[in-house]
Amino acid sequence: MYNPRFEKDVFKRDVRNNVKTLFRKEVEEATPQQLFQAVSYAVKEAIIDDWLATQKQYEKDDPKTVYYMSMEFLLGRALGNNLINMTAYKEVKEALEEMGIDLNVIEDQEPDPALGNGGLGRLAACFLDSLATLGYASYGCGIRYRYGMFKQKIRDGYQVEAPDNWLKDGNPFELRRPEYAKEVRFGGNIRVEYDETGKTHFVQENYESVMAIPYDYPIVGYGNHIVNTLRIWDAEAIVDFQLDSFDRGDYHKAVEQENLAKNIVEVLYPNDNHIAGKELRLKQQYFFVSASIQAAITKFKKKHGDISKLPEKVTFQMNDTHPTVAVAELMRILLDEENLGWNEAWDITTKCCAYTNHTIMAEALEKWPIDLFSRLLPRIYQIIQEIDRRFVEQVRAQYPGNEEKVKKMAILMDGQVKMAHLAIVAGYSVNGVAKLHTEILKNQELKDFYQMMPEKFNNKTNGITQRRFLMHANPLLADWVTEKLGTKEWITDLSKMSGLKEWLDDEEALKEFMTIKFKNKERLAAYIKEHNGVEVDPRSIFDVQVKRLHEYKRQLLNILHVMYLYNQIKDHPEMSFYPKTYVFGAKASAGYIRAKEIIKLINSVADVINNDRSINGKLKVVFIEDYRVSNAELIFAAADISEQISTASKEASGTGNMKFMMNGAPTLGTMDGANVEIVDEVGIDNAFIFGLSADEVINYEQNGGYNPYDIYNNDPDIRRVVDQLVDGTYANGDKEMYRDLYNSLLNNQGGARADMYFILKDFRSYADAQARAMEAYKDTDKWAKMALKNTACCGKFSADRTIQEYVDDIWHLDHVVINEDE
Ligand code: 26W
Repeated sequence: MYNPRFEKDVFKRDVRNNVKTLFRKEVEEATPQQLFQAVSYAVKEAIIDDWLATQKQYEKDDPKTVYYMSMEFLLGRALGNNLINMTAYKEVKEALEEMGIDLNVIEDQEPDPALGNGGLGRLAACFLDSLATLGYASYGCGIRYRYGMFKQKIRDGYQVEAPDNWLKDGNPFELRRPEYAKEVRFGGNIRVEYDETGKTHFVQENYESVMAIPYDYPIVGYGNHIVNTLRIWDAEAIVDFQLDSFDRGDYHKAVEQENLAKNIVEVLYPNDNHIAGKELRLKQQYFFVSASIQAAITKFKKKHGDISKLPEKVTFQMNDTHPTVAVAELMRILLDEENLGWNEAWDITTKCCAYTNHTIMAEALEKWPIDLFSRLLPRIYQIIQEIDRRFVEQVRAQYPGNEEKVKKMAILMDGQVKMAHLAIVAGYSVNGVAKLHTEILKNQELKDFYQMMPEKFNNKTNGITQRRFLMHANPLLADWVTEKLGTKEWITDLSKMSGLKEWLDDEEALKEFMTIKFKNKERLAAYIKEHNGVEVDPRSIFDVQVKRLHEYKRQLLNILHVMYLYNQIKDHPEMSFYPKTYVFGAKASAGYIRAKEIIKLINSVADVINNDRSINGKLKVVFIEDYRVSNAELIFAAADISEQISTASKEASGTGNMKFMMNGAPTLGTMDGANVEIVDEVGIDNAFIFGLSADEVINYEQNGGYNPYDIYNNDPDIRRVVDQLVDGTYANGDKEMYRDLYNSLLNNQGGARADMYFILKDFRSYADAQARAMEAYKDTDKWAKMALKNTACCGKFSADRTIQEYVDDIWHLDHVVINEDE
């Protein structure tokens, strides 16, 4: 893909000019941060050309458009990714080298835009990349948080949160679009009016409002000149401070609206899989949803007269229940502003909205207290009441006399608004994110809904973008893959990776493959040395678990097993043991006390083990501070083993598992989420599977759990590590520091069952899987083959495949091509 702006001389001149105009400096005097800005603005110019061309093409073709509605977009850095997708990375790297500038250093200047927590937010970012690459018109719709996901510091082994002021140096890639601002209203009351024709009108009075100002962020497709838009909304007060105003009422209102605006977009809630139920969060939801839907309707009406045709051109995908007020907001606009009747409005809405479920964790299910909800969104609440009334009528018609059904399925029940029910009732599609997860939704969590409307339910197994997680994260491997396949097609068609199977028996190729892994391990080792001050041996097995910290993900199982290994090594110094480095990375939600205890435990264990010279460095433990997209890229590329050890049935899909696989790390995990499909693709012999099945877990749960004392009393190795939580071994003699973790494993506590996540139950089989992995690693050739097999079999897990399925089964978008000559 030729672009004159990336001709070396042109690009170098642009960078020089930018340094001058932005900073009044010569390149040689500029700081790395200033160079980052100058380079980014030069890249942005190239992007803008394509962005304009894309919008023109859309204007002409009028393709159906998906609005991907999400509270979170975990984008990661843009510069490197944009260069890759514009196929200019190598050219630009060389041009900069000629100026004495190292592109890697420049890239490291960019703050990670971290407008997301974990899996759900990162998935949204991968989806935007694939939508643009496949040539589909799409908008990401979200919030421009002033502060993204907090920065994690580890102090004395504890997590400490620091604000993420990601915008402090400005954001070169974004574009402020005040001309597309929308007003969003909160609170007040609804007055009913009748006009001369007898028609009813609902008028919101005494409300507060804010202006939503869009910032557009380019999403560059790979090698196709398509640039889509992520539109994230900032809030501004509508009434400016009128300091000379003598009207106190006005003044107070002005202050209030100023505060409302400031607060709404202030910060991303750092909760993953757990609702805080805060009013401000609901404000955030309605704020970006209302602005986005208004913008979509405005855009549609510029071209089309007949609003009933909306479903032919527009579809709203709701990323979990967080944007589900979209359903009622669309109804409000159609009823109150377009003056449609209920049936017509409902018909349109239920053809435009679709819902993705990302979790079955009960504590993540969004329910809002009716009093809070109706106070904040009075008209929206009225509409939901009517949706609920009609739905309950339908349930009663279908299941006469079955009030149990009504209780279980109603949208409004027990003083709460149940967002998932609203999403399912109004959505034309309900999907899970991996086969197993969708089955659990259909047969357990959402069984009643599935029985009533089976046609809505479908699976869309998650995927990841190979542009970021192979090309950018692992350039050595990317080049090797291209060389071995003799083509770059894998970049946009990951199924081509299967061609690598031809090299599974080629000793030379396997050696090259493992050499690349080794170099990536050296790169990570250097990062660890710099950030943790810990020396790790790149020849040791890098066994990695990186993801949000949550009990169900069982980082505790992993670290207990490390404690067990350490005991073994101490007891039997002579036993055969391949040196291992256990790498952890995880943020805990700021208020999630037990998760934070687990972080402290990991760091304490690391401290003891890493400083015990008697074990000759056989075992190392590293906790990587501030795990985020940018360091994730280094980590995936360097991993030997991918830990995916959630309690079966709990992890909806997982996407980290796919990133490891792509980079040649076999999975050590449970039959949960997408692990099941990974094993399907790579074969059970190329993974290390252990633990209870989802059915077994669900069965135990339905029968009150199991008794962990049966294990504790009968397995001395397990008893020993559990006891080490409270004998001071890892707490400088403090016996109370980890008492809560100890209790969580052994004793029922209030509502919570002892060992809710089956850690002790799965321990032996986990230790066995670990031992099998170590044995396998000792056989270098066999291991290389297994690792390469993982890379070769990752084709299914491209987000390109996932997006094509969404397009075929749910969105029905039109494919768009930008003509290079125009
Ligand atoms: C309201 C608080 C809250 C915040 C985030 C509740 C729930 C969430 C997300 C749904 C949690 C999440 O990120 N889920 C993850 O979604 C990924 C993408 O589908 C899956 O791969 C993960 O398995 C799932 O945990």
